[in-house]
Amino acid sequence: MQRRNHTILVSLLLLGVVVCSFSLLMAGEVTTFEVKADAYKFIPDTITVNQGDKVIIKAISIDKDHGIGIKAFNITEPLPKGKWVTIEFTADKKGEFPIHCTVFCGWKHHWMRGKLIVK
Ligand SMILES: [Cu+2]
Repeated sequence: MQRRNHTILVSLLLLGVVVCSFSLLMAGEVTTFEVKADAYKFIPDTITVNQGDKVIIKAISIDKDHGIGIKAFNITEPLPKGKWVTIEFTADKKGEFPIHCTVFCGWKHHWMRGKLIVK
C-alpha cells in the first residue's frame, strides 16, 4: 500500500513538471520598445511582435504634445512633451494594426501613423 502511494505521488509530481513546462513554453515573451513621437512621426514607425507576447512600449514625445493610440488593443495614451509614458498590453491577436496620434498636434496630425505587426 505504501509503495502504491509512493507511485501515485511520483506520478503527480511528474505531471506537475510536465504541466509547468508546457505553460512556460506557451507563454509569450516580454518585448520592450522605445518609441519617440517627433515632428508628426513615430520613430520607429513599425513594431513587430509575436502573438502572445507581453508588449511594453516606453514612449516619449520630443517636439510637442502628441498621443499614441492602438484601437485594436484599446490603447489611447497622451504623450505630453518630454515625459516618458509606459504602455503595456498582451498582443493576443494576429494581424497588422494601425498606430495613430490621439492628440491634435497640427496640420499633419492625421498623417501621423505607425503600425503594429503581430505575427
Ligand atoms: Cu497628433
